[in-house]
Amino acid sequence: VTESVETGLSDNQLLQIYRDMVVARRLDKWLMTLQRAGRVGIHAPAEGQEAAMVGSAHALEPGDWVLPSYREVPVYIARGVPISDILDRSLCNSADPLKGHDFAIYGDKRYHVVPASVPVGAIIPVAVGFAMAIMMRREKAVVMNYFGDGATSKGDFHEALNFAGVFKPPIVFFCQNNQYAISMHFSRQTAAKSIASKAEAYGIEGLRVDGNDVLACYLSARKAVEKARRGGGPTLIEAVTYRLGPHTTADDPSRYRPKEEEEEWRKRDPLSRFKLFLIARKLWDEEKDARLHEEVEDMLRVEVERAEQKPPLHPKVILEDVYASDPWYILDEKEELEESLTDAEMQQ
Ligand SMILES: Cc1ncc(C[n+]2csc(CCOP(=O)(O)OP(=O)(O)O)c2C)c(N)n1
Repeated sequence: VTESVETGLSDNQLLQIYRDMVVARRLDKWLMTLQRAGRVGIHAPAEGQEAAMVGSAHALEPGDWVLPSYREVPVYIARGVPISDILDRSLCNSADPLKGHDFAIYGDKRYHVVPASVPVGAIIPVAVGFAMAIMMRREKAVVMNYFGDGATSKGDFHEALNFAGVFKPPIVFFCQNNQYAISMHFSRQTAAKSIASKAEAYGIEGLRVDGNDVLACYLSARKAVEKARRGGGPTLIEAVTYRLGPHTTADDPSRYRPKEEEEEWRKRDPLSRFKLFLIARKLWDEEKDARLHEEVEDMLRVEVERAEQKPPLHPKVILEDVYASDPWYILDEKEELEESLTDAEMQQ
């Protein structure tokens, strides 16, 4: 996207998108550090994929729904989820909105984010079902479903797209092709030239966009979201991008890909590219950029300190929120747990 492109976004909206990307990048670094320090269990970093996630999420209205995978922290930031909620979740402290359940996965009804499922691709048919319910209730919301290139090799992807092609619920399938499914390179994932081309077989529109260009991601997602809202049916978007970091904090990418490849993709860093666009539009300069990074870093440091001061989760919450009303064996386990805890632990 060149600086003369008509985005339909105001200057303030363009700057907000950039800010979200900077917050995402810096929060990602904090979460990696906190994991290395033993304070966060696991983190799936999004470095390099901020344009795909922030750009697409900005195409949604507050009433739309996100059905993510496990890497979508930048999407939550773009949805306006407070940083404190994301940190409370990652640190599993007493304010964790998911009470320690579903390790490393975020979700919250208030922000229209449905908790992800860790089995790869399992969220795709669920997202179609969710969109079917919206359609049957004649609501105006749209579902944005995120998954990776690896998920497209699962039966779930094909069944879900086939169903969506026939019934046309309001859904956008947003596939981030970050070139790897852990150590499996995209060239071994499929013999097809692209993921977008697979849409054709299901009678769905497929778009392939530069996933490191935030405006290309925003504009393609907006087009797909508007079409879905008009009753025009689903779209599959393939955002071609690159995971600059490890798959998760439990992975070492140097074992399966050359350093030079990462360096090549670093030259296409989505933050640097969007910064150049904003400078060309005369909305930004290096001094403002340095100030923004400093301000975001200070904000995150305060947020991390606050989150770390909160007490840990009470052990008994692990047995809460599993069933609407507790069956006998959960009641038994609750009783057993209470008996095994000291008074001090119960008071927590
Ligand atoms: C059904 C299933 N098989 C294997 C795994 C282990 N696993 C977790 S993430 C992942 C790779 C997924 O790659 P992709 O869909 O491209 O998404 P990315 O992690 O690159 O964002 C695998 C194999 C799993 N969680 N679920």
